[in-house]
Amino acid sequence: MTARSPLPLDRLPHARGRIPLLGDLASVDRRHPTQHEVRLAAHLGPIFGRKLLGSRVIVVAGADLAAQACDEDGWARCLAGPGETLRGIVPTGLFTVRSRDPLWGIAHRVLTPGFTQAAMRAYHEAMASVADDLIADWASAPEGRVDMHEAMTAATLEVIARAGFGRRFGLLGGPGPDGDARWFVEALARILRWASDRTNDVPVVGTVRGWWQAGQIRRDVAAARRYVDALIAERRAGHSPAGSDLLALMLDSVDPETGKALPDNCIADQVLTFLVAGHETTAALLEAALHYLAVDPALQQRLRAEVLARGGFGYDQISGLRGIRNLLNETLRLHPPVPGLFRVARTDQELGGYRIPQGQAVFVLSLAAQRDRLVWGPDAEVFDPSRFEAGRRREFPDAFFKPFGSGPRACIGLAFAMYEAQLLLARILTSYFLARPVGVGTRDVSADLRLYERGTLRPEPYVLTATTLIASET
Ligand code: MNH
Repeated sequence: MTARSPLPLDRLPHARGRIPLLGDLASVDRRHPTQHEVRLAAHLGPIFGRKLLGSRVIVVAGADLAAQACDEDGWARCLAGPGETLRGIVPTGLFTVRSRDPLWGIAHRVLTPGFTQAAMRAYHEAMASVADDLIADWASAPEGRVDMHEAMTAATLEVIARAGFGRRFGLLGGPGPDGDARWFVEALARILRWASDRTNDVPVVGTVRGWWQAGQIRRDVAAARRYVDALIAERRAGHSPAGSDLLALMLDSVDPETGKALPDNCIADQVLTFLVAGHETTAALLEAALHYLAVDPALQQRLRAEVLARGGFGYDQISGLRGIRNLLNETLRLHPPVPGLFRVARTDQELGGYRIPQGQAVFVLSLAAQRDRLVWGPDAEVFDPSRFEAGRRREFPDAFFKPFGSGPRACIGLAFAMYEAQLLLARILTSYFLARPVGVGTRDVSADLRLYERGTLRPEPYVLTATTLIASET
């Protein structure tokens, strides 16, 4: 606490070139908004203001202040940006529904058992079948060249479809018994893209584009809902094998607190939510982790040896892979697929010497806070998975690390994403040697990982070569 009384918000530092009415429009990077804000933070400091056409955004970039804004007594999670747009499409999805809506609590309690370690054990076979298909498909890739963006998109969508809903989308391993759901996946992608474009667009262009796209998006939403409604109806009719998956949980269990079951339209919202929230983020994590493996053959060999030493690919072997876990955590620290969290002040707050009135939202920029030298040390920008080794976490007790969010609205899918990523990486590492195609430089590996932003922060599509390992190499 400073002795000075807190300053009003209009005293916040801001970028140069602010103009009346339009605000900071000139200094906004619409394609890389959060990466641009990290650069602004380097000279504006741990908290600064952005003004865009009359709306104010307060960016919190310092680790200390980020931690304060994640305190649940003074602050709460709120939804803004593309998430708010998606609320119009999936009003009762876990991610989009308001905390005060009773459906959030009901859905959260009904679904919690579906994301425990015991549940991961039950999903293992379905997830492993995706790894099988991926490994098999790569064997016939021309010159071993694999587009990682395409591969991870397909793998993460298949994992959630097979483990969550007992469906095959036919994106890997050829079309399955459920036919080809590619059109459904493409409709979902268009909806997401539209939601994110709307947030980043300048008003006039945005309005024209939005109007242009509206018809297509309406058709996509209707078609996606029909697909999910059919999925639910089929399961209800007993036409699909009723396993203990997320769909079974939602159809067959009631909220332990209220005794209520989830209404069908709410179940459909959750199915759509898991498909969307569960795949982009996990694919982004896997793509960045694969990049770091491909540029560091020694790290790759160490982690491969760790998997092989376990002597198998069952649930118990995979879940104990510390080295891969550390790699994933360090990837999430430097490249959080969700680059920031919106938080709203429950009561009047003071943050970094500024008065934040009740109801004011701030954007906690995890992407900056997770690289803050003051808490992560002078080498905070360096990729070093050993930071996450058991004994070493003590070295930075205050280090801000919240890639899965904070509080009751934090990610419900954490264990799912981590187990899935560990399993896929373990299988890939012990089947293939990964490298960058000849001709791609290796001098500045972090600069080579370019990230685009469309709601999530995700590596731009890139290619690796996957060379089959012969027994003597493993
Ligand atoms: Mn996920 C919320 C990150 C994988 C389902 N997720 C969040 C939040 C973050 C997040 C951050 C909180 C956002 C906020 O505060 O506004 N999620 C991730 C990351 C990965 C991820 C980095 C992978 C890596 N998420 C998954 C997977 C699923 C999933 C996999 C489902 C299978 N996530 C959710 C849902 C929510 C959420 C549902 C909303 C939870 C709630 O509000 O109750």
